[in-house]
Amino acid sequence: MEHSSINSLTSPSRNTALFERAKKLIPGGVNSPVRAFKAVGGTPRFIQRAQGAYFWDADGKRYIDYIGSWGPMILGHGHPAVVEAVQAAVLEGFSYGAPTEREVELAEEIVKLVPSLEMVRLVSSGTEATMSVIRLARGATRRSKIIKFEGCYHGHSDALLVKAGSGLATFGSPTSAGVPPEVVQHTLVLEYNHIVQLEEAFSLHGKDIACLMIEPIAGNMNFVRASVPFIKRCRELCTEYGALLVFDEVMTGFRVALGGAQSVYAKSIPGFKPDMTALGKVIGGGMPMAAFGGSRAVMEHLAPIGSVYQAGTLSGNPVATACGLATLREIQKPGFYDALGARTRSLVEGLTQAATKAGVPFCSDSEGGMFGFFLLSQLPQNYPQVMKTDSPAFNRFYHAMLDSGVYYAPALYEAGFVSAAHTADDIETTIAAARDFFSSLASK
Ligand code: KE4
Repeated sequence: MEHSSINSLTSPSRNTALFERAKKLIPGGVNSPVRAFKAVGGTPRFIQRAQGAYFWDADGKRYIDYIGSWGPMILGHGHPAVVEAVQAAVLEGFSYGAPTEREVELAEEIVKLVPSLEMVRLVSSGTEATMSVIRLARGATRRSKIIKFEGCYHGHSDALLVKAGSGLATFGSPTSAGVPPEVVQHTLVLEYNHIVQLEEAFSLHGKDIACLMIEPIAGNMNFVRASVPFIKRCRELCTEYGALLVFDEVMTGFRVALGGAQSVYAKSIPGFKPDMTALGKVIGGGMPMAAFGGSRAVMEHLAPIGSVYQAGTLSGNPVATACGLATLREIQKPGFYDALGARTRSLVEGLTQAATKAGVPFCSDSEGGMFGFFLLSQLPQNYPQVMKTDSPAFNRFYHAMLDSGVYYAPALYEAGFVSAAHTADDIETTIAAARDFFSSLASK
């Protein structure tokens, strides 16, 4: 559905000109598809600079930023301690291709904060982290099959670009051209939060399952929590059949809590730990940095000591590690998550009240600095329920907020993020813009 916001109707926008220029040289004009605004329509905003909770587009329009680079910018943009650390690091050198003390310091911080990890390997993207986890799980268990869930996104490695097959007996089929069917023949795609189907899958294939990979709070379905009983059953079945339980916390790690989503579930499931974890986004503070880790027994299958190969030119990059370390040090300050969680809750509660008052079906949820909302009456539990959302209605809401200077993720299946830099005034401004939109619906 084409949608041009008021701005692009009233004056030629530099965003539009830049988009046309970009499309000549970069497929779709973007370096990652969701940025192209295809899901919501209209012209993507080309961002020129950012500071705190805000960024400014090529026309100089300011937005309150609720995307935070898809999660990394938990401190807000340009935090002085992070800027200082990066400036100091670049003066020492950009990249060496050799080990550095700062990689050890970052590994120490990650292992300290995520008790399920005994060892970590640093990489440059979440895709690399999850792709490497799959290979390591297969190498360590000598099994080929993997389980993922519909609606969960784990990056774009071939084995994970899969949609559900027809029932449990058949394995997945590719969601992308260029992925040969035989590459995804070992990937079983199940329905999120469906315990019976999970149990059936393990009874059919359990002895061949290398790992089960899940987004514990699915930020690629906007915001859908795995139920505690479901996570508990994933843990029990993986243990029973000798499969590795993998938490993809690229988005939730250090975002929903200092110990990630696994620390949230451990409050309801005593002693809960996944076998492996993928991390990203926040641990790089906005620079290319991700990681994966697990027990020493599993991680020591990795080259150069083990037989599972994995490598990366810029893995543990000295500037990215400086950015990540400075970020991890700030989020450990007392009260950081209490304040962030309260601010995020005030946003979603305010949005829900505004919609409900106007009689608009709306529900929301949040954990720490991550939130989601749906133009639905009830929180969805799985992908088919998420996709019942009235997409054109979401797009109208999206553009009304964008025109009001509020920037959410440009797709109804993406989560939102609040940073430590968002003020109570920013939240109130956002809610007021939503209230105006919802009441405009009521007056029609
Ligand atoms: P990257 O390769 O994009 O760094 O990470 C892949 C990835 C892995 N696991 C989870 C849970 C993720 O959310 C992601 C990437 N998230 C998307 C947003 N839904 C990144 C934005 C984009 O694709 O441009």
